[in-house]
Amino acid sequence: MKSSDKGQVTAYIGLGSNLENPAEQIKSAHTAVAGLAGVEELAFSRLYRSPPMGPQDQPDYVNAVMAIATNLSALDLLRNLQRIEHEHGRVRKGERWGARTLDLDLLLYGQQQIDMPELTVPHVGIAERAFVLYPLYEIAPELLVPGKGHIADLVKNCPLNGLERLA
Ligand code: ROI
Repeated sequence: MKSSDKGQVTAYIGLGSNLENPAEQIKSAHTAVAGLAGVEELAFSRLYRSPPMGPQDQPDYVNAVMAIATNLSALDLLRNLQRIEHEHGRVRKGERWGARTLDLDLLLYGQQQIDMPELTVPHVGIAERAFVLYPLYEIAPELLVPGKGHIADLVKNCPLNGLERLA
């Protein structure tokens, strides 16, 4: 049965970490998201390393993107992602764009555009961030990003900014 036949939505999640063994944080978060009730994993990108966007006095990041089929609402999915961040030691400090053990961003939720105080989808900055666009393109080369355009065009217009695929 196709995922669309079960009232499921295809969603994309961006994963990022630059503290406490980032690659392990990403792998552990991958397992946690895949294990959520109401979530079926569709694809997981390779791991990528990238210099920090924002304040430069922090370690490089490891990033990846995951595709899921889900029957969770966007807000329920967001709350589950925030719980997983919390379980991975994520502490929200005052500093904007500071280092973090785990960042899970709801990048896309079907073709929906969501504008709520707690959730903006497509994720803000999706079209300008190499560490989101390139792993997303790897697993969804035909994707249409609502309000932004085709992923292939977004990638073409986004410099790598030091992004490297990890071995
Ligand atoms: N920079 C990179 N390279 N990767 C990230 O995941 C990332 N996440 C962030 C900020 C601090 C904006 N910078 C980042 O939240």
